[in-house]
Amino acid sequence: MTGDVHPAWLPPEALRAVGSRRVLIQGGGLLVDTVRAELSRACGRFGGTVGGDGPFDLVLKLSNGRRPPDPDVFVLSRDAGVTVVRADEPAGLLYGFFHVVRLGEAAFDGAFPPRPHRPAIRRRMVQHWDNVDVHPVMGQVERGYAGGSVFWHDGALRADLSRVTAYARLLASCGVNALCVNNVNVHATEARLLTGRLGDVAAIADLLRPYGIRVHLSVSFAAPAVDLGTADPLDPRVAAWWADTTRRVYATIPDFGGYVVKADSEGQPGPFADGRSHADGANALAAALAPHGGVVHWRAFVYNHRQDWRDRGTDRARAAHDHFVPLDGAFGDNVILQVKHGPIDFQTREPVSPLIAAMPATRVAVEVQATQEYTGQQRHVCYLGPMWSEVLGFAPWGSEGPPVAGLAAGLVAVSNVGDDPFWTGHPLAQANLYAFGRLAWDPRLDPVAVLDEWIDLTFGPGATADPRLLRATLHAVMDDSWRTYERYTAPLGVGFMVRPGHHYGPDVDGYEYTPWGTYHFADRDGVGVDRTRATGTGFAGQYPPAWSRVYESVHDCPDELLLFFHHVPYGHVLHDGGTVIQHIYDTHFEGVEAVGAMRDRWSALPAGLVDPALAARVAERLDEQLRSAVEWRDQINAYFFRKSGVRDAHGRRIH
Ligand code: GCV
Repeated sequence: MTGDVHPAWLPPEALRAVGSRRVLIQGGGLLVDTVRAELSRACGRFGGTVGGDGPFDLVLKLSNGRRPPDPDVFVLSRDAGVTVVRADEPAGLLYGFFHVVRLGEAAFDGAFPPRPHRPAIRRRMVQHWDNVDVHPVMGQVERGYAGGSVFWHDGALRADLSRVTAYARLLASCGVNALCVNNVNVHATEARLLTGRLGDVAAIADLLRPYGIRVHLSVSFAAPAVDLGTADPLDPRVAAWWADTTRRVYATIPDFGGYVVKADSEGQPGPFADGRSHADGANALAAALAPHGGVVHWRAFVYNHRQDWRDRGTDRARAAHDHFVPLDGAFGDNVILQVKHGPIDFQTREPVSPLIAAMPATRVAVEVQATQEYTGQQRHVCYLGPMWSEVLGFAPWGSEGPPVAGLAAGLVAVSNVGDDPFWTGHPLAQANLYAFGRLAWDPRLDPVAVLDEWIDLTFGPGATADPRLLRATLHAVMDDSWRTYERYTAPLGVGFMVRPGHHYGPDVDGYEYTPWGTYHFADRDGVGVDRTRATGTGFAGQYPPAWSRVYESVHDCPDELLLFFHHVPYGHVLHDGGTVIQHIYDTHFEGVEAVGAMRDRWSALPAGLVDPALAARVAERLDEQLRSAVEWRDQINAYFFRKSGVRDAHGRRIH
């Protein structure tokens, strides 16, 4: 730890390789100054030099040549003992610099021909569900598991924003270039950020700007109604209100990124109130942003959260596709439809949302949840890189078409960061934020290799006496942790089964008779949701034929999604030859064993190998993970034993 804040993946040691070199930086401007300051600091510490007459080991060059299609591109080469980063735009130089940091000594080894590096996804954004005021139920950060907000405290902008600079540096180093500073659920205080407290947003923007990060703001669709008594997007007075307000925003923050809007969703106001469509709504804000180069992230999380659980015809999974596909082509160019990666809500396992592939004439951003609302709330180790990698690699048309990563104009993560000294509550959850940025830049990266990068930077030589042992331990604990979490929680893609409200821990029927549309339909004979076209809700038909056919068939449907798409008897035989009920028992026993092994592995690390505070925090959380996994196992197994009456084939104790 430096001071009272953990340096995450940028401890001083991580810059040793660049800091011990003779460096030349050519070019000027804010971002180049950032690179210069980074290198001066690192060279001051590790004996390198910046500037002078040469010869040089590392040259960073802003060529100011033709304007490239993507300002983030850099070209890296090494020849005759000189490593060269060349970029046409300052952002490229910044990313090139951090790439060299990531490579470490390997950046100064041998020779390699010039290779362009460009991000696969243009806008790589974290969105904070931070409230300005402490919300009576949700607290300072909605679904936040890492303490308070790094921006806001008890109704005000924090007086000390030094952590924001450290945060911006971490984000830039893994490629994030956009950030939204407040919750998509916009309460009264947050609404005033737009109308009366732009200075607060500008103060944050000032700290993010040197790291190439543009600030975005969640706004209430109903904001004009405070002055006008209406927010009807087709009312010219409303259009003028958005235009004036947005002009003021840009007068205060010239590089403002744009608005994020949750409309007609879980009680937030939206265009339906005036009988208008979501295209009408989004376009009203987009028109105000367009002259300034801003975008609106319009969320597609629109569903009936007041459904009658008896109503088997309504399927929440269908809702986003049903609402938005008819509007394809009707959105302005600067509208980005922000779609959750799955059709329900950030469950441990969901199919990829069919909406992502169904809007060819609309720009789409995919939203993932780094904050672990449904994946262990940063008390459980759950490395999400493998999940996101599967989502980004999913090809909706099969081999005939591009993967999700090729369709997405943006990738958005709900942030998992707070004012906790380790940033993320669980220190190992830092890896999720890092992996988000890296996979947004290059979705083809192997998530285990990304974890390796994170381990090298965070715990490289200097940070630990035995990097090899630590690396092996971290891989053992983290590589498969998402699948382990899946094993001891809701089975076979059925989802939820969490305690309503806070969403931590098991409650199998907790949501079964509620209005939220998240049901599993377990009875004495079977479990799962029939979403087929033939006999169910028809959701499977929202996919292009390649997947629609697979999901429709109870035989072809991948096991891990079986109960998402089908209601099957407990004796249904899975692809591995076992029955559904036995699979439930087996995976729940295995999941708990795996967590026990993770805990043992961590506790076997010799004392002093990592920062004792970090070691203790991880150990304490692994204890809780084991306790919770046992609870999940016993409640799920007991529930299904009592429903089905089928005994465990291995005679284990089920309660
Ligand atoms: C910000 C889930 C969460 C809510 C969240 C919502 C959303 O339902 O439980 O806390 O609200 O998703 O994504 O808007």
